[in-house]
Amino acid sequence: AFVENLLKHPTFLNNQYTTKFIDTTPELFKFSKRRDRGTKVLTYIADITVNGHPETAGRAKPADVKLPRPPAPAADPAPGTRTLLQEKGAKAVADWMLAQKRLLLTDTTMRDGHQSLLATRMRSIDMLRAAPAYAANLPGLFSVECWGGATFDVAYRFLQECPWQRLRDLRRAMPNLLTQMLLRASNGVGYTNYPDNVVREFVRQAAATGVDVFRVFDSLNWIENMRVAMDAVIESGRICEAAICYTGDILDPDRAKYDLKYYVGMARELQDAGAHILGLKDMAGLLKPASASILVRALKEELDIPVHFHTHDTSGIAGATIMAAAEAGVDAVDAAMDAFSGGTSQPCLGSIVEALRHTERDTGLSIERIREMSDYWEQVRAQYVAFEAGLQAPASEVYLHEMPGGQFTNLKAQARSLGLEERWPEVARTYAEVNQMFGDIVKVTPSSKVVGDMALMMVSQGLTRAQVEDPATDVAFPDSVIDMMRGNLGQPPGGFPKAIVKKVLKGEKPNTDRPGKHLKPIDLEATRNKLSQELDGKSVDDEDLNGYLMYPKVFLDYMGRHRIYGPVRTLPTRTFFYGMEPGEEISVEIDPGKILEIRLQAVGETNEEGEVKVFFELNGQPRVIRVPNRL
Ligand code: BTN
Ligand code: 3PY
Ligand code: ZN
Repeated sequence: AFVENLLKHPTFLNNQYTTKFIDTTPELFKFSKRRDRGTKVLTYIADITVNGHPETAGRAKPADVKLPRPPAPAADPAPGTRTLLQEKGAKAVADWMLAQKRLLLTDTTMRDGHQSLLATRMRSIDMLRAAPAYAANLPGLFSVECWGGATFDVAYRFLQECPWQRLRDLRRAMPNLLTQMLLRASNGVGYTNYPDNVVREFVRQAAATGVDVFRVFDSLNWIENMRVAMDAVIESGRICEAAICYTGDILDPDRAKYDLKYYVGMARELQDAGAHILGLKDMAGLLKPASASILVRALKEELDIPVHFHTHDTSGIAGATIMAAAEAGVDAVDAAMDAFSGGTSQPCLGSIVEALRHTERDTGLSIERIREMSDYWEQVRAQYVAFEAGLQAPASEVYLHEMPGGQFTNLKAQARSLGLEERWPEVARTYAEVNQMFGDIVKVTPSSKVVGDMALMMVSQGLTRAQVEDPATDVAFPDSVIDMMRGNLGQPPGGFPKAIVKKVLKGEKPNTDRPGKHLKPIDLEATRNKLSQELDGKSVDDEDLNGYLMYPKVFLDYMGRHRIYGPVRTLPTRTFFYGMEPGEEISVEIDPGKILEIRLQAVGETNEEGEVKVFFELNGQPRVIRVPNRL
């Protein structure tokens, strides 16, 4: 009766079945606690089978793809870069990088690849099935970027998964390879500055659970705002890769704000701040081949630490930029496995390996191993067709708007949902104008979101830049713009233009100090106790506490659903998004070694109460689950 009660509860029907809901209806929660996890997972499958998944409704459906099959691990994992970190420490890894002739490669498929192509929707199970083959067959990779950026909140919010568990499982499955994450400095893996002790605690936990390389950046390139995160990484004993975000064009005299001197100076300061590696983060793919030659040469000349280059292939020319950077002596570059490369993602890993074969920078990686891995990723990608952004061709337009890879397709979808699809060229131009209006800033999460919010607002309301800047015209600015002008993301080089700050804040005085200076530390133990109470006394570990500190509401919603649906992360991706077909059988490993054999026998008719009986066999025993037909 529990599920029936629960699913028909008006709060649930409204899609507001959060923990709060369960708190106010404790009788349901007690019931849900006693239900075994097999029943919870069957309830989820039944519901999705009858009602569909809200995220894939009305979207393209995958062809009848089989469960993607990863390559077999060929040997025991050979010692890799992680082995070196464990034996000799972070500095030794950096020195080792400098001593390599070959170009080192980071595989971004499990983070930026799907973040940029599939709205960050790749599920852990698809990563974990590949991980043993990475460890065994590709021990020569520099690192595997697989955590951070947008993956953290998307895991809780849309995939009904714990991001910490993903990290722990990946770490265990790839013991010889460096895991890498993207950390937004004081913004953690969120969209605004957090108190210093929250940032420190997050880094400590990420290191403890399994991150080896932290790429730390600030969305306004403000070094003051990177130190807390950098110091925490250094203290953890892991590798601190501090990144400069690249924008503009060093060869363009009209963009003199971000010239060669600016970048080299920033790199020098990051080295002085203790970075083990310098990250050159070209989040929009704006660094052109000729500029890369000059910039990388200058960085290599100036610095004693290795340089790690990250770019996006939105323009279609990133492969050439990588070649130029390799020629200029860059130590490592990011690339995505072939099936997850190109467009707003990273350039193609296999093609870089081939392009450099028999040259001085030969990567030494096996193209056969890369191909078989990419064959797996191609099957994985097919499962997520509902989330394809559909950029059909390279876009030189990126040099106009300078949107980061992850934002470009996202903003297009947002524009579509506002009925502005036909006016995209106007959105792109407005985005560029907003950037100028804000003083020509670095645009990367979260500053890129602020610029995007403003651009969409202007296009949908038909406001021009002149009107926005005119003190006589009343403008209702988006909250994110007000927040940024208050100084809550920090300061860009040279500060924000005074006139726009004045207009947005209506005379209120902005804070130009480091935001963390004024944010009170959070009492971690008091927060843990409060969270435990919200979860009806459940004990709260450090990972859950850190999830809650980053995203309180998202975390609580996740926990509320987890009580109802159980470990749905263990379901095959097709089942998770589309449910099952009558006659279909799946195996689900809900715990290591504990396997459920699930067969969907039949789906009944909808009765007068609006309910459907769904008939399963669970490990050979018949089971009936009733769910409401909500269609
Ligand atoms: C999410 O997208 O919020 C995570 C998946 C859980 C949503 C569940 S799926 C079954 C039920 N039907 C809905 O429309 N929502 C919930
Ligand atoms: C992120 O912060 O998620 C990014 O990918 C920035 O490039
Ligand atoms: Zn990126």
